[in-house]
Amino acid sequence: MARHLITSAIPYINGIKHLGNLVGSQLPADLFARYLRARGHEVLFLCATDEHGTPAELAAAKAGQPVAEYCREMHAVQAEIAKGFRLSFDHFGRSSSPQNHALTQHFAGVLADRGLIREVSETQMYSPTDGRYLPDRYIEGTCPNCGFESARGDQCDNCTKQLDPVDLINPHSTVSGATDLEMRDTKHLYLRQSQMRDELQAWIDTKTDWPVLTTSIAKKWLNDGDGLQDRGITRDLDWGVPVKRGDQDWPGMEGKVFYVWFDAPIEYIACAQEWVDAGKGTDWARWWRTDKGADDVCYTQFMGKDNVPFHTLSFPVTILGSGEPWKLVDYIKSFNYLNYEGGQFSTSRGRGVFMDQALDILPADYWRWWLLSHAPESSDAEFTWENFQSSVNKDLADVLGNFASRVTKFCRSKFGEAVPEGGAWGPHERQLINDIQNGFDAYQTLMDGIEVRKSAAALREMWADGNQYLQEVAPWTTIKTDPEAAAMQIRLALNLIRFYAIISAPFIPDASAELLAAMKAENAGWPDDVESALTALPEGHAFDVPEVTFRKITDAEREDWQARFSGTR
Ligand code: B3M
Ligand code: ZN
Repeated sequence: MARHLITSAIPYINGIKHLGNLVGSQLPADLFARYLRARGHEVLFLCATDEHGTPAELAAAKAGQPVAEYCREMHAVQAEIAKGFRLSFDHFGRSSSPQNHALTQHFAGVLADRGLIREVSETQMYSPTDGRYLPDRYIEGTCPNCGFESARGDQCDNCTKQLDPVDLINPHSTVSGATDLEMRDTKHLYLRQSQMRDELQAWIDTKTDWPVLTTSIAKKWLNDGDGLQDRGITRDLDWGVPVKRGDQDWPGMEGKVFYVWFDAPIEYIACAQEWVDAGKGTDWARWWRTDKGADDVCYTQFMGKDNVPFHTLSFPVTILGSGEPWKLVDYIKSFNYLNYEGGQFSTSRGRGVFMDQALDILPADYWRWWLLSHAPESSDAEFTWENFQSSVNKDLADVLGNFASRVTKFCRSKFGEAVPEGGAWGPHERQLINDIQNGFDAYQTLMDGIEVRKSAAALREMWADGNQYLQEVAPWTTIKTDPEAAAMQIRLALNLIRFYAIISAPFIPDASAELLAAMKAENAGWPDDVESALTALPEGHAFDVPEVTFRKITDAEREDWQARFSGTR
């Protein structure tokens, strides 16, 4: 058994995330964590809220709250919604934690000692209209790289290039729209990323098994010539990690904080410390320090494609540059975007379905299934209500749900609420077991490789095999001429319900638990081989007919939701 560290990109604190955010990091990370735990591996699955930066400050101001209080409340809100989606974090931390403050200041100190931080006097955009220095995200303009007109000061959403606000053509303030921005002198710290270029290149070159989406973005910025420019890691803001050199003051840096993208990935480590300090774990170092056992750990990160440069370049510079034995990521799983009904999800325009709204209208499993089975892996994907309705109704209600309800109800009426006795497997059963064994082998290989969509398809295929078997052997007909054979068919089908429940749990944990409870098989472990799994429920084993596991979405509901989530939250 192996040890797996899994982190999901940490969501910004300012507001509830939409389904596109969810499927791009937290949800597939949860799928992988649940799968590995089920297979008996030791897993530490961490996530947190990303609480610094201007978005947090401005959202708090808008809510009329002190920023610390706003973050505390929003963290609780996001934690509750994560629970609602059954995201099985071992800890859901906060980048504003004291642990992250200390660790961020530690890294800055070590990097400075090793000559990887330089002080730069620079000019910065000041907005007289707004009465403040404008942080990167509150300046927009035209991308110098691709010409996209709404590029933000820190990054272009169109071509993913990391930017500095002064690079933008025709910059303006997104707070007020003001264009009378002026440059003022100020001093900042820069991370000398360019010094680490060769080391990063050598590291990325070893990652031949990474998804192309991940390596292509990393290599693009490494080989772009100006891709690995030194990067400002401090900001003129009140809210954030105060700039210190370890625990020492940093002359000239008074009143400044670290840039949110400097401290956010460090929270992956601090979160493990929070996990220990919260009494949930005993040893964070064996997950994060290669001198303390983390050499054995397999570390996988999940994120949307826009986060890839920060995880393949900036954060590794922090880790490698420190010269300390910190664990580096082993595998980065990145995702394209999920679009919404012919356009984009938009937080600012309230377009699309947000996590809290989704849970208000349907249970988590419906969403988990659709999102994971349509994960934007090889290209962008699109959510449409039609597709959602038809996938849920077909896969979950008609195939899996119907199988469970039909089999258990038939058994109750003909044999009673216990696994029936008699009969022996014949060619149909051998064929089914063979098919499902092949499907199961494929499923496990795909899950091991984090092929999310293909895993869902393999699982769906196994559900369909059971339905097809039932259709072929038709126990409701068999029983009229050969009750023993019908009993055997139903016994196999009841065992299939249990088998499905176990192997589907990473996708649809609630329905799986419900089915396992109905089969009175709560403590069922991951199957070794299909044949023995399909005899696990012995003759005479009592069960209950499950409640309706999945209901269908009606046309009226679909139309109602379509109208309700078309814009303006
Ligand atoms: N909060 C951006 C995002 O949620 C950012 C990720 C940080 S990961 C260290 O997409
Ligand atoms: Zn661009």
